[in-house]
Amino acid sequence: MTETNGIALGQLNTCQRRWWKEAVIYQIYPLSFADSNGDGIGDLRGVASKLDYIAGLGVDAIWLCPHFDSPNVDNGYDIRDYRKVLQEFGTMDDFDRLLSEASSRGIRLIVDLVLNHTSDQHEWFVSSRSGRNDPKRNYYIWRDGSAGLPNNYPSFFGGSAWQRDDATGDYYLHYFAKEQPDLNWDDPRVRADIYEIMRFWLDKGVAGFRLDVIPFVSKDQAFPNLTPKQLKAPEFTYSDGPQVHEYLREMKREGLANYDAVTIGEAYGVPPDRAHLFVNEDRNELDMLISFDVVRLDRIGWRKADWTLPAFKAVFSQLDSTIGKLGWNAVFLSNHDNPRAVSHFGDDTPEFRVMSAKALLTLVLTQRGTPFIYQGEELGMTNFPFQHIDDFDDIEVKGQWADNVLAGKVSAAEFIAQLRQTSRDNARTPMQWNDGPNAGFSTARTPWFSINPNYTVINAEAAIADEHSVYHHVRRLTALRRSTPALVYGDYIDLDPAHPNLFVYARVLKNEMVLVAINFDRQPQSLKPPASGGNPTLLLSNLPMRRDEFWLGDEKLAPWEAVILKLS
Ligand code: ISL
Ligand code: CA
Repeated sequence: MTETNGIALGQLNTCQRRWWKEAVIYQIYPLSFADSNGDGIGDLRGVASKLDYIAGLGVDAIWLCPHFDSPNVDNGYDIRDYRKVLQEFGTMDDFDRLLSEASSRGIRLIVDLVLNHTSDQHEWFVSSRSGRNDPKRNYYIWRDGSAGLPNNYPSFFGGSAWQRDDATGDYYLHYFAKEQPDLNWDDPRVRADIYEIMRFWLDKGVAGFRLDVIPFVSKDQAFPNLTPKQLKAPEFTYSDGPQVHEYLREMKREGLANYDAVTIGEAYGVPPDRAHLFVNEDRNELDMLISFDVVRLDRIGWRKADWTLPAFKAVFSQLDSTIGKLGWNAVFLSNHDNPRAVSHFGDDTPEFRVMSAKALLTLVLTQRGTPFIYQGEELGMTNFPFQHIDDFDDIEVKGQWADNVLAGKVSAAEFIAQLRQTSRDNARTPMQWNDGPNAGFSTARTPWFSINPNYTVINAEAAIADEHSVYHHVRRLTALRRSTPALVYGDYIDLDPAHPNLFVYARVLKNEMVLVAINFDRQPQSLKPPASGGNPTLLLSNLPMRRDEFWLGDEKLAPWEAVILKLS
């Protein structure tokens, strides 16, 4: 983005210009994206075959979920070899080809590094567990088992975060599955090995890293018990270890020193008032943070809770104000760990699915922060109609089922009714490319995971053929964002926080003011002019028949209509 709209971008308000602040990022879960060799599993050649489709959205970078060798206990978030491509995904040549094909389209590639834990099949852990005197024993976190569980830390995937190991009778720590032992970042050898892994991928030309649960890497090695309050949400304690900022500064200084690499920290458990400590430019730690306050606004553990639009809006304002001028947020409503946005925050009934999916993407692409679009979100893909526990793949669901249903605390029906709304598996069903067999995802008889039966209506081929589809609206939104500096660097002001149905905000940069108004309701709503007034020019609406002018105060926003106005 150079000089546009007469604003010399060099004069931007306080924060620095960066490519990743101006970029729109598309997240790919390779397992479910496209299968090129008919084994029913998505792969890197499949991703490469869809680059024109991805480029057509106008995105600038791809975040590729873990592509490394893994036993897939947690679908790749259990890495067995950081320098090897998962066999089912293809070869290192396939990775190199994807990288160069993407870059020839002006698309950067960001890879997903899981550094808080490895697979229990990683050679480091195989060595570490072999005996108390093994040179790599201290690469992981072991505690004497003679007195039972070292403390009451819970795992996110059910049960205790401590697993007793037969070889020595000691316990090792795992915040997630027992097949995902936590690394001991207090050992400088671990950190040095990790920085080498980062340089290996940076030397290949990746643009940076999404860093999985990175705030968890420092532990209070005294391991005091969690209090009852802390036990309700252990992630807030796990993300606040004593050396976390020291390690992130060292990682930036020693791991990434000579590279212009973006670091996107997944900040599960970092509250808004601590977020800036990780991403303020003057702290030289991470570049941006993926926070969970929006997507988990209506969540109590695995249960769905109610939410209101004012509460939803308040979170956006809180994240924007606490990250401050020198920090930067990731803005998203969908990813591989959350239900589909249009089912979660939109209205996935046939009448309103497309309008509400376009409205939600208008929100994502006009907030202050880097927008992330998750594969299928650009099609308005919906949650899956799970009926039975066997319909699920996710290890997290299996752990919660054991902790709640098998333990007799909750009925199977109640559990499924909740997980149908909250499960991560909703976002992991294969991409829907066309209305042919397996939605065009795979030529295999049985793909690795079920395909949503609504693929006959919701698929890329149909979307590309329909000028009013979600796909084409994303193209218009990314083009508008690219040509409107206020939508990237402008201040964010919520103009009507209390309105129960309208989300109305301004983005202001010097003398440019853009107003975004989104109707979250099935009823028309009138939009009153903002105090600052000014004749509005309609830049974009998601309503097909909207004329090209808009009169503030006289016009009513249609159900799920989202308009972007420029105020002089
Ligand atoms: O439901 C969750 C926690 O109970 C998820 O939000 C998720 O486990 C958490 O956000 C951390 O996510 C990341 O680390 C996990 C992996 O399963 C997720 O897919 C990844 O995004 C462990 O590596
Ligand atoms: Ca395949």
